Amino acid sequence: MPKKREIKEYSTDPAAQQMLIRAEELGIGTAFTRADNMVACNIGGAGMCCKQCGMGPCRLTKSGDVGVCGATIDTIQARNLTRAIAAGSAAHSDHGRDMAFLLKATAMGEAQGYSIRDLAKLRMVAGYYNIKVDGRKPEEVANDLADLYISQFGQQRGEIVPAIRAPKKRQQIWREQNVWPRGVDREVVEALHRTHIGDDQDPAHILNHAIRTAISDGCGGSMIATDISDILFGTPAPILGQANLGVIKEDMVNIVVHGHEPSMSEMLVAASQDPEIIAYAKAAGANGIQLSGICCTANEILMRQGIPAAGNFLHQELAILTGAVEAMVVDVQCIMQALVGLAQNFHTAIITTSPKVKIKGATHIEFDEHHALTIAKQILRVAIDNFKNRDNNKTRIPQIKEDLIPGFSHEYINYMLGGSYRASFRPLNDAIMTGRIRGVAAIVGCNNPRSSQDYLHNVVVKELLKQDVLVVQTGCGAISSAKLGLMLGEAGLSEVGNGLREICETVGIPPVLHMGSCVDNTRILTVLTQMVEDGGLGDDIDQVPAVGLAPEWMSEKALAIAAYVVASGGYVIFGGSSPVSGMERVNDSSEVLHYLSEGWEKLYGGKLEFIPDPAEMIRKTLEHIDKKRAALG
Ligand code: SF4
Ligand code: MSK
Repeated sequence: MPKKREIKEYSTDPAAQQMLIRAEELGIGTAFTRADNMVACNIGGAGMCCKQCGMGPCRLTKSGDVGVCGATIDTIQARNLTRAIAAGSAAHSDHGRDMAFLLKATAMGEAQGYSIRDLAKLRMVAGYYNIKVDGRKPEEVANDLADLYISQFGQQRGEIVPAIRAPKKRQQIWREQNVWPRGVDREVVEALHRTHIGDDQDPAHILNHAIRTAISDGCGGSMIATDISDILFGTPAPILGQANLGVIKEDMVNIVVHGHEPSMSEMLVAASQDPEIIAYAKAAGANGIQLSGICCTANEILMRQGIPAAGNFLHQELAILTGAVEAMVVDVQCIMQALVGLAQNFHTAIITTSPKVKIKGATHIEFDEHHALTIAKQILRVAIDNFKNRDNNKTRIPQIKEDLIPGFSHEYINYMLGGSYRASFRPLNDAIMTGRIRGVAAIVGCNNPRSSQDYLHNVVVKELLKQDVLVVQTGCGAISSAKLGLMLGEAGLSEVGNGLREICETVGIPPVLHMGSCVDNTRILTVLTQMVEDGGLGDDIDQVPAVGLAPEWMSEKALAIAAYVVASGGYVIFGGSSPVSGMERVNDSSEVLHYLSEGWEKLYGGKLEFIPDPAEMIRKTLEHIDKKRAALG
């Protein structure tokens, strides 16, 4: 019999708990209850099931087992992990590709409602690639940059160019290991080819290509996505925002945007401020329009526009359970199919917008950048028309929300530390060298209903702050700290170590910096690179006292991020379950598990470990930071 957990075991967030009680009252299932009912397959979960061909699926359960083709557990685990990394890289990179096409259309004057908002960022990015800027119109520069970025996806030979932004020593390692990506699409395709039946069957060789594929994400698709989002919508800088379900308002037309790409959500923000649309909402009996976000779309518009975040990944169903959401507008990634069935209990319209994503039973209004503003207004009108269908007897909005200050792009951190004339990471490096800041932890990634929502994120963040570790966050992890009030200047400083508190007070920052969405993890790489370039912390990222953690990971994109951080020299700790734990359980000799730590560390200075216990995650983080500090002297 599957074990049913108590509501308070599902989530540490009181707003979520209220909604989960409501779901129980209504007899409605959620990801939390489905996770109880769906016992995970322990063979597949450990990476020991192969369904790569019609002779299988082959389920390997003990040491020495092989599949029908003779594939070993190690080969199967390496193939499964590499496929997941390829899928994650593909998701980020396809997002980046769409942004590149949007930049091209904007440069050509063909993208309705879009413009180049951040000329400084355009100039800076163009400068990395020697694109001529002086004496040219922004559109001409943007056109050249768009062409260059579009070409990175389909390039067949040579080296993708954004990787030149890594530290010099890192670039040398990538060349020596032959993992500098040739083209984003080529690496993803080759990952699928190599893991087909009868291809690459040396686990270490397969995993080295996983690294190359992941770099094509971190220094390809994701970096391109972040650059272009900043150019078109503005590089984030601190702005006041709010987070949690209490941002949904009873007297407003509530529209929740969910997914990842800012192209659509930014246009919905613009359309929601149109007086004609506001008047339309008022004519429908509402006081106006309340836009809010879920997941990384939330982060994109929170960071730039201060639009409130209704919550992280596991809040998507809970937002609908408030009964006050007229429309949930989704694009790509992390969207649960369960939303449509759940919404049928209320009046909420689920509107899909991406040509790549349809959900049976949802309304599809396809987004097209050439008519973006018109389509955004059409979507808002559908939501407004739905306001009259809201049943006020079914409305329960938890009155719980927290203020936060997001918007810590690497450009802003640089400026904040050094001032506009001497922008630099020097003060951060100095604080680390003097020991007031012990190190840096990037705590990122998803929620996972198999653990208690936000619990692992919050335990790890709070303890590391006490230990003077500066925390930077992206994705759903960032929203969990935001909901806890850790991202608001002094409010977040009460339980922070003395050294870190002194720095935060001097510089005027919260102890937890919100750096954006999951594609924005490349901002963290950029910070680490600039710290290296400013001197005093070694000559490559693997020497910086820093650790990356994803305590509640669930998506393949998280695995891609982990692999490109390892490739960049970072130590990465994942909580929850390990997709390669198989042989470890059988006889403590999993070749793959050990290769991800010792093997990758030998080649790249970074490693990936799966550590479910938060106390152990914290211990290993501090141990690593202290080891790196000692090595730097
Ligand atoms: Fe089984 Fe080999 Fe086919 Fe995988 S590739 S399903 S191990 S026969
Ligand atoms: S949305 S990938 S649950 S961070 Fe980026 Fe959150 Fe993870 Fe999706």
